[in-house]
Amino acid sequence: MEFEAFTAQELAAYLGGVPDVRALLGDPDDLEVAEVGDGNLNYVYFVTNAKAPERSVVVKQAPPFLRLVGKTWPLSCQRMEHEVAALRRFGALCPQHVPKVYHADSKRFLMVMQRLASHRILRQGLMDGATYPRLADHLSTYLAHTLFYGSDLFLAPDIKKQAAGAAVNSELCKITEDLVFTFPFEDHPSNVYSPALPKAAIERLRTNEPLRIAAADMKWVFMNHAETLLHGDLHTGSIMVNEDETFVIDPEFAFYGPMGFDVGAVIANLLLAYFSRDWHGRIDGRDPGPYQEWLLEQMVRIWSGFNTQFLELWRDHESRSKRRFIGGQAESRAVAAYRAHFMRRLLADTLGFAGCKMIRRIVGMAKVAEITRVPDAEARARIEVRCLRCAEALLVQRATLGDIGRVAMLAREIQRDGATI
Ligand code: SR1
Ligand code: MG
Repeated sequence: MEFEAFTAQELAAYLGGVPDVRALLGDPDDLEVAEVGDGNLNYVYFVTNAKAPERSVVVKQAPPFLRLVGKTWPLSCQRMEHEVAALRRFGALCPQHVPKVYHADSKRFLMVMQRLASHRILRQGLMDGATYPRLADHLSTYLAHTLFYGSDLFLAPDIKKQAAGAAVNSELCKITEDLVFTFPFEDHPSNVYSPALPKAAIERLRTNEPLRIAAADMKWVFMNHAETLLHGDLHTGSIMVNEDETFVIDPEFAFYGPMGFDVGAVIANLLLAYFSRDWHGRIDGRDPGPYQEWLLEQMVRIWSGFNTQFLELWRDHESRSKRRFIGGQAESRAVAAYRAHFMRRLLADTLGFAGCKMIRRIVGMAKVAEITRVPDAEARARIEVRCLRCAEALLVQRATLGDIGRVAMLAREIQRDGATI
């Protein structure tokens, strides 16, 4: 049967027929429905009781195609099941940072979830120059908990393998494999180049050997390192914030993959915000510098907080459960050395993935507002060139940078001198 999006009346009637949701929302006749989705994949509705606006939910429904493109790009609706399962799992691990799922319908491929009415999408907040004092602590906590508890460092090996099997999400992974790791590096028809982006910058993505090898390596890691349950698309449009709270939404790309992919997505998007600040921060003649420094500070604090908390979870778990991942004595020098090695490799992966994610947002089909909303083509191209230079350095030097503070220094250097290719 052909998919038809709900009319407002149909959705209100549907929700009225789900007892738990009706208890939350009240009489279906009082409901107001607004379609608000601006993402690439799904329909999203705010449903609110007009007589009691605090009674409000979000409904998300997966159509059998990619919303960004339409029916010519079919996409299985099963992605909603992956999203629901991931929200439930992450919600159990980190309830303070994940919206509640009130109802899921696996026949209509929809879910009803908590409305975050006093929060906004982080990407928009960053474009406006807003600061969030608790963001770094919250994101490092979210990352440490979700990435640690899905892994073999915590789960019994058979349980972890079962979980990895249940989370196979081939169709959405294929989108990432193509759009993040493959198409940006070739002359692909889906790529979109901004008008003033120098040809040399585009050419470099296709011909620079160290860069090509690094990007291919990251693709390999993405496809083969089933380390933990990932969010899979953790850009700043998947994070909702206010001064006090941070929520991570939209894990439809969830699958068992390399930990650095989620951490790298956050870092990539902070760096995109950093370089594009050169435009947004100058509106009204202001100096973009202080806010750029705030963005780099968040990047450093997120990695450092994640590193600390992840290691704490690991040590606590091993001392309580008496299970030792590398065997032998607890807290020996070898154990400490292995943990340090593990985190170094994880940082290298994180930086490599951050590089790929920055490149795809500059030359790929799915872009980010902080770049596309720069109306001056030359200014936009200067920002894009800086993003590409930074991305290339992250990819090629991912194993030698070794310290998040050096990533911040690299970004500052590129901001200062790096507007030409
Ligand atoms: C074709 S879908 C484009 C992008 O939207 C999602 O947010 C993912 O990042 C995906 O790659
Ligand atoms: Mg999304």
